[in-house]
Amino acid sequence: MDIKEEWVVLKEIKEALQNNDQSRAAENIQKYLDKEKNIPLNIAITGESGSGKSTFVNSFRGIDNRDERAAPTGVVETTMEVTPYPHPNYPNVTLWDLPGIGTTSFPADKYLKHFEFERFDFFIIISDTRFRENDVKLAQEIQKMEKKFYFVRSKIDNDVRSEKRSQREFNEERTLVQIRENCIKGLQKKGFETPQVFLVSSLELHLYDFHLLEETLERELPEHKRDVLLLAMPSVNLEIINKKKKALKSKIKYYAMLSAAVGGVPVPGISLAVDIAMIVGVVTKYVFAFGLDIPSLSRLAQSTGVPLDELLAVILSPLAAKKITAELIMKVVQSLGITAALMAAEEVSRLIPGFGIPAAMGLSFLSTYRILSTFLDMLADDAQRVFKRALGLNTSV
Ligand SMILES: Nc1nc2c(ncn2[C@@H]2O[C@H](COP(=O)(O)OP(=O)(O)O)[C@@H](O)[C@H]2O)c(=O)[nH]1
Ligand SMILES: [Mg+2]
Repeated sequence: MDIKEEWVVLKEIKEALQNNDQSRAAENIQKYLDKEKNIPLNIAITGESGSGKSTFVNSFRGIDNRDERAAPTGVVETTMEVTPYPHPNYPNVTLWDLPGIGTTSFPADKYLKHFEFERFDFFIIISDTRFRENDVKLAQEIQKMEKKFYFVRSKIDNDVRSEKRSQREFNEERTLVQIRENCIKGLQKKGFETPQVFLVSSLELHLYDFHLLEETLERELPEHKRDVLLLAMPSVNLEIINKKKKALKSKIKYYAMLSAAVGGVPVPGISLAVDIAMIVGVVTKYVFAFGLDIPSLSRLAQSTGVPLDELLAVILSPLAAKKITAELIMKVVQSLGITAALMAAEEVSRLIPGFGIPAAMGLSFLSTYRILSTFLDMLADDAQRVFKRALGLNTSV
């Protein structure tokens, strides 16, 4: 959502509130907050059989190859069909595992039509060697259809490992440059002027070029889809964690307004009026976005070889690696002594200049704002600590 659009939404909400039309205000806010949840993002993964498509699909969704929701891997492709794999925490984000063009024996143009290419936001073409004739033809067809595609050279961990064994003076950076140049030269020979190739290991997304792929996709997506991608992305570096935090932070004022508009309910034991059910929902979203739920943490443990216990040991907030419930939220709010200031309305107008929320609503706004901001900070900090811990031991691998 761009600034202008955001301003229009804010203005509508403000008008509704000023006319004392709380339900219209709440409806507007809810509609705005739901919008993102319903923006579809469809990513097509293609490449020859055995190149690592299904493994990439699983890894991108943060799912282990052995998980029951996983795309089956290590099998020779026999089916001509495409299989959609929704992201476990973001069902609007779907990765489509497409059979290799060689498996289907369609020519490239028929291939795209057969799979209704219009629905895809972009294509990722995967190869575990230099890119072959089929990859190139497909890329050219995709280009003709004015869709975007990205070349991913997979299984880089294998290349690095075998280079390490065979070279007396192994230099990882040099090995990576060679693989990249090799792929790029091959593509240039086939007529791509300045192809970009991302080196990826689906087993270790935090290494090599996956973060560059993430940045490129984010940059090249239409603006309204950027946060959808960002939040669903695995947190493979500190930068992504920070970007997620920023994206989540920008939404807090809307939740606070929602709470103000519907009139938060005074919570026994804490002198704050907030919509606890809403907070439970939002905090659960934070936990998922940062990969701080137990399944995500287990997968991180597995992929980095750092035991889960050691990852859990660096977590400080009482919200990570837990099921978020109303009781837990209230307990944490109480223990942190989060309060809403008396001069609530003033602080609100500092947060949203010129908004002019009535003082009675200000309390609920501010309580919700404080709670969500505090929790988001805590969870983002945990995410960073967990990530650093996970990598700390990984340097020897
Ligand atoms: N070492 C390593 N192996 C991989 C990687 N990606 C896939 N593989 C392995 O390569 C084989 C084929 O992968 P799969 O995902 O089934 O390929 P697909 O046929 O393109 O879907 C499987 O045995 C995977 O475990 C990777 O990044 N690193
Ligand atoms: Mg497969």
